[in-house]
Amino acid sequence: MSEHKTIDVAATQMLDKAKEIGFLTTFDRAKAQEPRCTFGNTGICCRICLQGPCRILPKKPGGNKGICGAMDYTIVARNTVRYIAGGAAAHSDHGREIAQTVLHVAEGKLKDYEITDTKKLTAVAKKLGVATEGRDVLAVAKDVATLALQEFAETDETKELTWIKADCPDDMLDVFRKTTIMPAGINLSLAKLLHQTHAGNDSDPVNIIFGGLKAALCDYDGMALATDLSDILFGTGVPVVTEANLGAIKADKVNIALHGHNPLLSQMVVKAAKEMQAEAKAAGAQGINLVGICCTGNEVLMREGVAIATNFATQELAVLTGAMDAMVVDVQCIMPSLRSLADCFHTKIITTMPIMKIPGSYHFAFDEEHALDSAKEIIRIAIDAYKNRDVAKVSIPDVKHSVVAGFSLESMMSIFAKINPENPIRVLVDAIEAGEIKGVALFAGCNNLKGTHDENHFTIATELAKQDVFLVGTGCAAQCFAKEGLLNGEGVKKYAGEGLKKLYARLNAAAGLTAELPLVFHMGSCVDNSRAQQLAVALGKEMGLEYRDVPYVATAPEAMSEKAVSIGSWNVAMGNPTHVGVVAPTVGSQLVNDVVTKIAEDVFGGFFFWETDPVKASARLVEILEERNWKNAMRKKARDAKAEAN
Ligand code: MSK
Repeated sequence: MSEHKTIDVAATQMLDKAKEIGFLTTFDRAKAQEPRCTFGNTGICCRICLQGPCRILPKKPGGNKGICGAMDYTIVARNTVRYIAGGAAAHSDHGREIAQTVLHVAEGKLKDYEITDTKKLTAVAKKLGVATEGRDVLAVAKDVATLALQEFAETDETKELTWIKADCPDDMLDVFRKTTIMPAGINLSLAKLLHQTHAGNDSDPVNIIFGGLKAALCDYDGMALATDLSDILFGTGVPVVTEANLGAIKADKVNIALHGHNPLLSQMVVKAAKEMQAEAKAAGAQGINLVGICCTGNEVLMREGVAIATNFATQELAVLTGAMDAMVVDVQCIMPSLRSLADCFHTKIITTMPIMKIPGSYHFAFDEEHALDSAKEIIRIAIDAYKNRDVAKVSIPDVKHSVVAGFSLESMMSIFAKINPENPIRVLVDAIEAGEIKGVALFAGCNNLKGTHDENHFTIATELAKQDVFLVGTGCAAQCFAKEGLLNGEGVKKYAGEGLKKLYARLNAAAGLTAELPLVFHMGSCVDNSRAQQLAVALGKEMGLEYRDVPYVATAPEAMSEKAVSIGSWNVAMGNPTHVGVVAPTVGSQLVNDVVTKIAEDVFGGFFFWETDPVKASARLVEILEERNWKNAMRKKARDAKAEAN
């Protein structure tokens, strides 16, 4: 039996297999890194200039500062905001690529893409102030894409980002302006932050953190436009029924994993696979089976119902089944180790993007102008690899769960509209005001092997469900829920509290879906955290609350990537109490840690808290929601009493 650290039964089986064949997985490599360097772990290792690394060594004369004199708070603040810059660059560059494609479609340059969701195009155009009346779809799409690209190109510091302005309520925007964190151009803000944190530049930790928050708002902007434009290009998610975990890999089919984040190629692979089943059959397989890993998986799950194989920490294990013929990767969260593992099998790891190559793996340069042909060629590589599959090496865990996913905000609202057609969000608000549910929790983020894989996600979700919290999820958190049976009606029966069950009973009766609604509403990939934020904004508006009083919390139980840091940071700036389930590298400076965990609440309404124990974290999240509800009820009581007195 494996001693490896995961709650996932399928993953445990594959880790045992890895041990048998002598392959060291990411779980072994994580163990090899222990014990961690305390300086790096707590953020007090400065590597910004070549005199470093400098550490904070309070017991040595002069050691309480870096060589340049930088104090712990400067070092910690700089390190933290540079994570945000990396995350915001990744999310927004993803958005820029989608915007570029929409522009090329609108200009008639691409034959394989089209504007799929004209309703969403109109809605996005209207929120941005683009005229739609009597205009051609492509002309509107061109204006929307041009505005999106201008978000990156803007160099005038007085011009505020368009998506943020369109998506955020006025009271929130006022706070952004007063604290000078309202961004102008995305590229400008990220370059400025790198400049601000250069050696010998800003040493004021609060000023640095505010620079970081400006970059975090760019992260929101980039992801919000990525979500909107992906919906316009490929369609807005509607409920789909599929399955998840390694058991979704099929022994008798050509298996292709779609991994990474950007849907531009993966959507084409889905389309091509439908046309190429016969080619797979001619090679002796029963057809082509697509599965998803990480957020490309979430993108094609939302829109196409493609099954989920696994999430970030267990991506190697999909190859270890011996039945993965090709893994097509685009950008972000792809482990370089996949290539050496693939060498033990027949699997082809196919990199496709100019900024994501793995030494020794097969690179197929994705060509947007011939996207469908590119996808077909990639599928042919997988079919060829299938012919070399060694059946003696195949062992697919018989573990999978049914999944109901595809909850864009629009599809969620159309379910609520079955109960209240005039005002769908009222359905959730009524449940909060009646005390049936305590509020909403967003689960975001990755896997982090400093803890047990998927344990924090699963424990916190089930604990919050018992306490009647309405759950939404994205990214690898949502994939954990898919694999562990929380994205189906059984999850509700097993884990929901009585109040939450009452809400589900009404929703299921009205929804008219073929499957019952899931315990967690899967809202998509990392960039789709913007969908969840728009749910929080809609709640606040309907409840007549200031943005900072909404009974909404966010949690990243197993945060790993720079993107998780940037998502968490804009959540805080947007008023959301935000739990992180790993110790953050801010604890090396009491001052910086206090700013992000305490002072932030006074300024923005949101704040971070770190808690590695999932049960304690759940209790705190519930306490925060109860506190917000209590304060809101008290304020209402005071208002009512005042009105009566008048
Ligand atoms: S894939 S950023 S490990 S959620 Fe979006 Fe998962 Fe985190 Fe990557």
